[in-house]
Amino acid sequence: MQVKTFSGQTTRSVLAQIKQEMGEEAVILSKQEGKDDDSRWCQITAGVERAVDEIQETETQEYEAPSAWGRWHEEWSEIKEYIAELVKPRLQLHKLSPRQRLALEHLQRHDVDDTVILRLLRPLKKDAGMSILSPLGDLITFTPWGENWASKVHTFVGPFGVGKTSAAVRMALELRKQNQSMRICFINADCERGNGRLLLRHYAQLCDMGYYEIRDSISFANTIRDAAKSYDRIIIDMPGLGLRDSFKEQIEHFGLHAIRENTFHRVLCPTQSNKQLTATLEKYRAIKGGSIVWTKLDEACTFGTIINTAVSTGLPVSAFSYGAGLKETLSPAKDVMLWRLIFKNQLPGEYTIHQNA
Ligand SMILES: Nc1nc2c(ncn2[C@@H]2O[C@H](COP(=O)(O)OP(=O)(O)OP(=O)(O)O)[C@@H](O)[C@H]2O)c(=O)[nH]1
Ligand SMILES: [Mg+2]
Repeated sequence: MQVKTFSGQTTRSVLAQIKQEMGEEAVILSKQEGKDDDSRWCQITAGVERAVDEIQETETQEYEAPSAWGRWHEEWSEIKEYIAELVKPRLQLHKLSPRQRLALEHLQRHDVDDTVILRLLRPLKKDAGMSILSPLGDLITFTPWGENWASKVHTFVGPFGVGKTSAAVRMALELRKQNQSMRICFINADCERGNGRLLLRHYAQLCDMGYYEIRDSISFANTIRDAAKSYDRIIIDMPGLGLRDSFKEQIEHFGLHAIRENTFHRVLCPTQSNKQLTATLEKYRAIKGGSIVWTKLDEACTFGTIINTAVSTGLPVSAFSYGAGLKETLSPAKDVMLWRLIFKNQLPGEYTIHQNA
């Protein structure tokens, strides 16, 4: 449902506005009237069940995974671990070339899952001259952040403090770098807490980008409608999710399930254990598509979780962030960046990309 609040001096004039803008099918959701000094006012919130032109609404999307999915996923993970344990003694690593063996052992030290190691082994055993980057590249997808992410709305989700707001601002700046004329705005869904709110508003002003705040589905519906008319990209900064919070409830609270053209980016950090990351991804499992943004690479000492997550989710990596400042701390993700990170311990900002990996 598309919802908007209209104001005027009399009920009649407000109803006329609603009729003109939303048509005959509009329904009144709430009405408030009052008097200030000597003038009267009337405010009516109306809704209409049709897609708007600028940003397409959709059939309410289902942000809940099928029932028993969690249990099934847990059992499957256990089975995979058992299989990996059984297979380990028969890995026959001696059949690899010394270079391949060293690379695989390096990945094991970086906490790359045994199931991933097994998948890398098969092609390597067939060809002693094959570089490990070849099967690794087949397992991981990279879709570098930029204009090519054509969806109008991009929503950043993830745990508290992981770097969602910083990543959202840096990714908006990257878009601006790629296309100076791109009109970008932020929608802050995290305005209950002072700091994050001020930060995003400040950067929006500084970078000459639009800024809106939303608190519920009504303010979201009104905002997205306005923003879609004036901006090419709309970036939504979501609050984190606590242990007992549900993503489905969060999405419904803000009414995000009602828009189709929305891409979700899960913001994650490799300092978290494999288990912690799996639990976080579980929370967002019902989102389809989108990407993973990896933050705080500069604070991590192993990066195997990036590989494990890419393989287990099949999601593309879109960006890497590697510093607390705003400048030169985020890069659209490319395979060579991950290879250098894992095998050479080099952050994306520490070399220029046209050098050989
Ligand atoms: N070292 C380092 N610090 C980062 C990086 N990204 C963000 N930070 C810092 O991490 C802290 C939290 O970043 P935010 O962007 O506010 O994280 P958030 O997920 O929006 O946090 P909440 O809104 O509180 O949930 C800030 O001090 C950032 O400067 C990074 O890549 N490296
Ligand atoms: Mg934030």
